[in-house]
Parts: sequence; C-alpha cells; structure tokens
Amino acid sequence: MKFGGIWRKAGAWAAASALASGAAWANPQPWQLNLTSGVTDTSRQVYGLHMLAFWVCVGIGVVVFGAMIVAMVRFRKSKGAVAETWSHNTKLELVWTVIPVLILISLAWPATRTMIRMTDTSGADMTVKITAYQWKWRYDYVDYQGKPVNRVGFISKLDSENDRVRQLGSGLDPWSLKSADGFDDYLLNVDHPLVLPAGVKVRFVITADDVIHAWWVPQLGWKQDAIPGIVNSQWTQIDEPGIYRGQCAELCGQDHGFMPIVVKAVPKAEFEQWLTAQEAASAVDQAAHTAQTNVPTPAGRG
Ligand SMILES: [Cu+2]
Repeated sequence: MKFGGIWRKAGAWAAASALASGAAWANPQPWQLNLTSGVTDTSRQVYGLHMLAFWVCVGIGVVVFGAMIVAMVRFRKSKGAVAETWSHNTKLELVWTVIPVLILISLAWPATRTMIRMTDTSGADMTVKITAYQWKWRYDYVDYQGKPVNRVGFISKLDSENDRVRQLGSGLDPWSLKSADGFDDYLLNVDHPLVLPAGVKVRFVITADDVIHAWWVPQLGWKQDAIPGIVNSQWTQIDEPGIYRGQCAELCGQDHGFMPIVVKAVPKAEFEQWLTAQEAASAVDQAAHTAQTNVPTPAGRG
C-alpha cells in the first residue's frame, strides 16, 4: 500500500518531467548528460526509475556527507573533542540496517514491475526480425495484424554520403551533413530506415549472423544484444511519428562506430500503404525471378 503510493507519486513526477523535456530530445543533443525520457510509455517509466534512484542517491549523499562535515567541524580535536570509547550500539545498528533495506525495496519494487512489463511481448500487432551483421542491419517484416507479410525485408547501413565523408583523407566536412530537420547527422544516418507504425505494439526478434552486436535506440528505453545462434525478443510502442536514431551498442569490430540505426515512425495508415507497396514490389521481383529461372533449356544442349 505504502510502496504503491510512492510508485504512483514517482510515476506522476516522472510523467511531468518527461512531458517537459521529451519533445526537445527527439535527436541526441551535444552535452546531453542525462538519460532521455524517450518516446514510449516504457521509456518514460525507465526514465522515472532512473530519476527516482538519482534523487534517492542525492538525498543519501546530502545526509551522509552533511553528517560527516558537521562531525568534522563541530567535534574537531582543536576544540577539545575527545573520542568516545563505546564500540556497539544495537539500536543504531538496527536503524542503519532497516532504513537501507526499506530504501532498496522501494527501488526494487517499481523496477521489477517495469522489467516484467518490458519483457512481456505478448499481444503485439506486428513482428520485425532484426539481424545484425558486420557492419549493417537487416530488417525483415514477419507479420502485421495477424497476417504474414510477404517477403518484405532489406539491409540498412550507413548512408553513402556519410560513408564518403568518413573515408580517411576524404577532405569532406562532416558538419556539412544535415538531416531534413537541420540535425547534424554525421554517422547517424542510414540508407534505408526501419519504418514502423506509430501507436502499434511491435515485437522484435533479434539475432546476429557473425559476432555479437546490440540494437539500441535510446528513445525506446532499452537495448538488446544481437547474438549469433540466439533469438532475443523485445517490443516497443512508439507514441508519435518521428525519426529516432541509435547505434550498435556492442563493440563488434572495425566498423562498430559506423552502423547506425534509424527508426522512422509513421502514422498507421501511411505505414499500411508503405507495407502494401513493398509487398507489391517484392511480388514483381519474385515473378521476374521465377520467369528467369523457368526459361526452357534449348534442345540438344545439357
Ligand atoms: Cu555491431
């Protein structure tokens, strides 16, 4: 009952601070020191937990260092202070054991609730398979609203302009690269973003085909290791359309710093149009491929 109250207060406080700061942080900012509150319900919960733990630590720091400074100033030797000789005090020891236990429980309780919620991928309306490679990502759309998606998948890698600029001795200016909204997107832009519908629960199944990578978009509030031979799952539900950027978060080799992630969240109707167009294009490709492989072998050969 008591913890529920604490959690509700922390949640309300977190939601208020998220509203105040969320919009300004759609892109990473220079000197952005704090965690972002992100663009999903879970990312805001994670941010709330982070701030709750932060302020608990600040409170403990103030009390502990305050008591230390008062003791050092008021009871210093030059003022004639003489050290006490007792070594145990059961009441005091009980207090300094029980209080930290209560603090830890009050932090662990909401954190566990959020963790449980974050791992529950059930009830998703869509599945995307993410495969990591040195040094790019592959996205395959598996199903949408209970129906399998027909062969929609693509590789997403550092865009060609970024790739040209990053070459040693290219002589090109990294600051000349800007996204449509004026953001300096050097090393943060890809050729094909992962297109997702806003307001839809999306399940990700994440793996890798060579070494361990990690798929990380800070605005979504989690990162997930992509491990060869293992399929990890995660989910997200992005509130608002927008561009959300991330990077590989597990040192995976020479070009680890050059495999960014861009998620493009679009309104649901726009996403459905996009998906239908992708499916149609893939069907045409498939038909052309079948026609090519079915060309009859000329008589008298083979
Ligand atoms: Cu990687």
